[in-house]
Amino acid sequence: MKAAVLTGVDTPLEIRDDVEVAGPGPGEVQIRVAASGVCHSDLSVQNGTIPLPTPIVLGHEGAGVVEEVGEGVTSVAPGDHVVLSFVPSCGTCYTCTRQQGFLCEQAAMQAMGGLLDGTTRLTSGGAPLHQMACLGTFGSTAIVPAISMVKIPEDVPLEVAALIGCGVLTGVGAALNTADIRAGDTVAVLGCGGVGLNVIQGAKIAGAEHIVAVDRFDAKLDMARDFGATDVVNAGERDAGGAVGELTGGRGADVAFEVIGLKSTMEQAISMVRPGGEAVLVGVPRMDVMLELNAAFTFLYLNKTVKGCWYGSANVAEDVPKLLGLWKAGQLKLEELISREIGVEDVNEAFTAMEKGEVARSVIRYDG
Ligand code: PAD
Ligand code: ZN
Repeated sequence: MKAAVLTGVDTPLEIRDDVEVAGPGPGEVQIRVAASGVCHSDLSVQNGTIPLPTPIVLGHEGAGVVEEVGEGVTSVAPGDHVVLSFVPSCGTCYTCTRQQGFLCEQAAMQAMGGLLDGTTRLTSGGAPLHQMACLGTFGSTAIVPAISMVKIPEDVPLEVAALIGCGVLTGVGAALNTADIRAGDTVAVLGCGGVGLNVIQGAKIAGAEHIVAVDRFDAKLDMARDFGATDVVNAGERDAGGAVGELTGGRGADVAFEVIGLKSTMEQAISMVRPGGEAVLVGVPRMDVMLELNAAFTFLYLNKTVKGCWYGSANVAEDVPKLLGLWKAGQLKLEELISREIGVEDVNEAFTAMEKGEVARSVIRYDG
């Protein structure tokens, strides 16, 4: 099968036609990947922000059709349509039984770049290939754990379903699950990419009255307005903290989301929150980033809350149908997130387009 393979940090992805797939092992499922979004986290593996072993098939935002199931798999059957989840969710471990499926203990092996037993089912030129997030949706076939997918109705277009797998679950989940947005709130969103636009539409659903979108590209700010932003700030032209202060009579935002992954904007998000408000950190920083916060005037006197947000604090078995319901009810924009449909051989250009702020999401389509 064909796949885009990262062979080392800061090198272009190689498009290979010779990737061999071993059939699914016990508890695993073979997926014909129909579509995959290109997320900043894929780029972050390429540039070393997220360290993973190479060679690796990137891609973690996908949907497809079940082709074959391994021993013991009863949750899905050949022909089923599924959204792939970039965090496995076993439903039975300590965290899953506490409604924190996004922290499933089975995910511990993911940093090794293989499946749940640490090994991989892909080879190229005789050498094993790792799979990002137990998935690897930059390949037309994937062998994935059965606990890394949610069955969906067949009338949901698979390119739309793919986006739910990361950007939508993360962004909308940050607003609906992680944060505590109240009706009438002022919310700030720093970074209006594929994830940030979903934070914006999630904040709108949660009842925020003012949604201030911050980005360095005007084109992204135009998209932000389409997704529900009421005010926009170009961070290259104005200080976002000052702008949010002005819009709130000097008080600050009730909730601010950082959806970029930089130390400076994380600290800015925390500082632009009002006393008693909360900052939600969604962007993935480099591993060595440390934040500098004044303890007294962040946590004590100003009583701010700082929350991390992994995978939209989602429990995929419940949240995927919930998001599809919102989409069917016309409350969630999904098709509008797809700026470009591309082939897997165009993935390097899709990274460039993302860095230049040209797209909400590029979506890879596979033939057949
Ligand atoms: P993206 O590249 O589509 O969007 C990032 C946006 O931030 C772009 O529109 C940029 O123009 C903008 N931006 C960059 N620097 C600045 C700046 N200094 N000031 C203002 N705006 C800026 O990325 P994405 O939306 O796919 O992902 C965003 C982050 O979220 C990224 O760090 C990714 O790794 C992370 C992520 N986290 C999770 C999670 O579970 N927490 C899941 C998926 C993605
Ligand atoms: Zn992602």
